[in-house]
Amino acid sequence: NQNLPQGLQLFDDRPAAADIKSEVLEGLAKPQKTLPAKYFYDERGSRLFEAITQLPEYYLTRTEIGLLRQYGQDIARRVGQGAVLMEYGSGASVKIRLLLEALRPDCYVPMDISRDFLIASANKLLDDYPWLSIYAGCVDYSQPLELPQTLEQASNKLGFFPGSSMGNFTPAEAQAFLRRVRQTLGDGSHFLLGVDLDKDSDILQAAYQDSQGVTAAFNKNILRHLNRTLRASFDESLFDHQARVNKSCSRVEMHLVSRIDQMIHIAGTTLVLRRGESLHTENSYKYHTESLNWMARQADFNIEQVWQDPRGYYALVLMKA
Ligand code: AVJ
Repeated sequence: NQNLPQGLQLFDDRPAAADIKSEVLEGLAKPQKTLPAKYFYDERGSRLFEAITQLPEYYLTRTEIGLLRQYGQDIARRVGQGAVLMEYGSGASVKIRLLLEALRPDCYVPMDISRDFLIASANKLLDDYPWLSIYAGCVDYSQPLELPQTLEQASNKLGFFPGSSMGNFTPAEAQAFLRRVRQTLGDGSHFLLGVDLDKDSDILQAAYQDSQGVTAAFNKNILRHLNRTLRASFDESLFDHQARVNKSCSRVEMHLVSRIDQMIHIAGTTLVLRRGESLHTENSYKYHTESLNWMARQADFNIEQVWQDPRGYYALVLMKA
């Protein structure tokens, strides 16, 4: 552990470089080539995502923040005192601040794959909330996770998974994730989940293909990240960003479409891409209240409350273990 400020501890369970390589190569070997969406989030990617949340077309963050402002006290009342607040995939966002202020937990456990971003955000929070103790985890939350004992033993946990990040999982992955969360949190704990709801295709399309091209830059950033971490030779100017609304699967897909026939070197192998062929970089599933109910039950959660904005665009779901 390097010099960490008072009030901040760190646990580390990041995937090894070898795992990243095999995961990426596996996706690229499929008929529809895919890249794992979690590799968007190096430091630059995290910043670009922050910029996305400010876009007029990207209603998700704004709507969720509105719901947290409106119902934060309600959430805090239901969760009660002495909570350990565990955030899956922490951002630098105002969301966690709203929840911290309403709940005043004993401990905040941000978990994120980007170590630098994690430490920088924790430092900012400690400046503003001197009463707070933070136990940050540098982890890939899509994998099974091993908590330090002090955290594992905490009885009143609140899991927080905002931002519609669960939408990046396939339904099967989301189910498995929810079951693991249920195990990690333990009986009597709560889980607060932010999900985007299915809606009109035009609204979804615009949210993922904005007019300023910020989402395009975010999508292409995955190539830069892989160039650095896997010594790949992607040239982002040879790809076009594309968002595709897939109605039958209730999801928005992001693709990087090759502008030419090209060959790419990556992790010691060669990848051939035809003109017009795409790398599928992200799924963003959109939920229905029925699918949420079903998913909660199969993971042995009870849905305690669902809050929605007036337009029904977005939902905050409070589950009890
Ligand atoms: C952070 C995964 C929830 O899917 O809406 C934003 C990421 N992708 N614009 C989402 C994202 C394109 C975002 N999540």
